[in-house]
Amino acid sequence: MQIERYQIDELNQEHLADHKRKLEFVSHDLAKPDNVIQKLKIFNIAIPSWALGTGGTRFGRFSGGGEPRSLEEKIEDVGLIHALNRSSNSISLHIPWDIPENASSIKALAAQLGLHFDAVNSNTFQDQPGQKLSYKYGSLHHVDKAVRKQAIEHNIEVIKYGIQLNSKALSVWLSDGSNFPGQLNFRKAFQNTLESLQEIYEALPDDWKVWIEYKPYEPNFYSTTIGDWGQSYLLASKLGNKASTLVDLGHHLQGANIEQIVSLLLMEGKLAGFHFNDSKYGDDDLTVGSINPYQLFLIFNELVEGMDARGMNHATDIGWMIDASHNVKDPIEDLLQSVQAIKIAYAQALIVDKSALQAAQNSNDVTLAQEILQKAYRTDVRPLIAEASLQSGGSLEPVNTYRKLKVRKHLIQERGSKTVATGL
Ligand code: RM4
Ligand code: MN
Ligand code: MN
Repeated sequence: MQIERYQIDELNQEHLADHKRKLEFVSHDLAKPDNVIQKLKIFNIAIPSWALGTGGTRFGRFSGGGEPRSLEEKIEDVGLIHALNRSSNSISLHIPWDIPENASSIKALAAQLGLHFDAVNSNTFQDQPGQKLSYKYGSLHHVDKAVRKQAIEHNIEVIKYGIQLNSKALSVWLSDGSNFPGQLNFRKAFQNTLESLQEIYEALPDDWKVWIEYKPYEPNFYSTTIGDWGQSYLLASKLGNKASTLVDLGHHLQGANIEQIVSLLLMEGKLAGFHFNDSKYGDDDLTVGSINPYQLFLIFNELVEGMDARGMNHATDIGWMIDASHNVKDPIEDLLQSVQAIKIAYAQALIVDKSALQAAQNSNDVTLAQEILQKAYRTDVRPLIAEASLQSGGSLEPVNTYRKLKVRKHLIQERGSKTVATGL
């Protein structure tokens, strides 16, 4: 199924007068509302191929109807999201869940929908059918050189798939770690990981990057070999310029100050990008902005300030991706909500009065600093996002339009009510 532009335009018409009124209201108080709208128009967030089906937990999986049965159908779904919000123009593939068997036809399909391919993700946290050696005790950090070699070769294969699709980055997340004290020699595990990554690094084309993700626990519950940003940063520094640290919001212990981590990684030129999601307890992979939108805003506040300080392009100099898995929602609705939450936080960060904040910081006016931040956070910026979408040919209200057009019903008719997408 494809959504036609006229269908979106028709539904936009119904809300246009209301939208204009709200836009005027918020614009009145802003110094340069058009600048914010222009920045929002070019801001895109990649959709992960593994998020288009209903996710599961280790207790079960309750698939929804009309889930994509193939990579082609996943690309179609991202096309639907992008048609609605004009902010999701790329897809991030997980190999081997989504192997592009025929790269040129996959690329053509994506291009037809205005999409391209973001980072490719390797997977050495599961054993695949027919795989020679097991990753039960890890992959790139494994005590057995032969297992490490197999995992290195997998990553190099993923790079090759990515090259065919014009991806420019390999994203590596390892589940390597230990479950019990004494199981692992931490230093040797780290060194093995570094050496393995060095071999993968050697296989990167000149214009490629490798992004190293960290996570404190799960599936291992005593130690993870790349457990926090310090460990990822250390690896990225030793590897070289093409390596940097990827921040997945759910991969922190409770109470961690993620915005401070982001600020320092940016300062060092080592912030690769994001896996956005939200969480209450751990790596919950909930809809972005559903639990702690204030934290998301504070992160974007550091991002905007830090990127501007380095003269970076907000839209292209960092990898923006969602990494979530939806257990009960319609995945497309959930992704639309996530993209919307990210754009809200970004727009709020853009309207922070930076010079006033700096002055307040320099005079230790703590109260005023908080007032300035929260003034931006409490501004309803949704009309600015709606306007950016409208100007780009998208919907004023993506979720609403998706429902009005009965997209899921059409997908179920096309694909069936009992389909299961590859992924988690
Ligand atoms: C991990 C990590 C990776 C993601 C897998 C599915 O927790 O976040 O980025 O690819 O889950
Ligand atoms: Mn992730
Ligand atoms: Mn995760």
